[in-house]
Amino acid sequence: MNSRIEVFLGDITTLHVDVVVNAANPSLMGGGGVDGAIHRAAGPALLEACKVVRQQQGECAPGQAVITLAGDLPAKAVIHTVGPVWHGGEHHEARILEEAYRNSLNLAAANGYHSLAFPAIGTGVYGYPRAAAAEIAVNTVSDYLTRKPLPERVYFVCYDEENARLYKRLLTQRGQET
Ligand code: AR6
Repeated sequence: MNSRIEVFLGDITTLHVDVVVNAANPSLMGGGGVDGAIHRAAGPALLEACKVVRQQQGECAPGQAVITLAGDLPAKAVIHTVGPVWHGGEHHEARILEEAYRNSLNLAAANGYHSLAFPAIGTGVYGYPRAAAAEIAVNTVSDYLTRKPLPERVYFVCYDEENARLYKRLLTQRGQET
């Protein structure tokens, strides 16, 4: 049993966690979906911080992650990661999605953060099938937490009940109550 993982149904921008993960695009300049919601709630300071990262490091490749301040969000930091665009599953989509989760966890741990919230990366505009994406999310995070002390607590934030049920079922199957 791994009580370090929890499913939360609702808006990720409301969470009082150390780190909120954003499902961004390579430009880091904002967009729709959860990216738009996070930028709206965080205010203009977030876009300014993203511009600085962009100037220093260029675009954020799919599977990579970068960290910024969180502006007006209750969180302390935002980790921006980029999921794969779904092209049918034969274009390294699974590996890229796994990397997006793992690099976000590594970055949070490297910065000493204790709690982190993930949206369902890639499953909106980018078109990754929900069940397959949830399986990768649950497996990658569970495996990571069995090996590492930080982050202590991870939330899978689901925007609708169907997705929340999916995550809960997968976590129960792995013997990881939430
Ligand atoms: N809180 C939690 N989850 C949310 C919220 C929210 N406020 N809003 C949406 N979701 P998407 P992607 C869920 O499209 O597929 C952007 O334009 C949503 O229901 O946000 O990785 C970026 O700039 C879905 O389950 O991300 C990129 O261009 C999940 O978040 C592109 O979309 C992810 O959907 C990235 O596409």
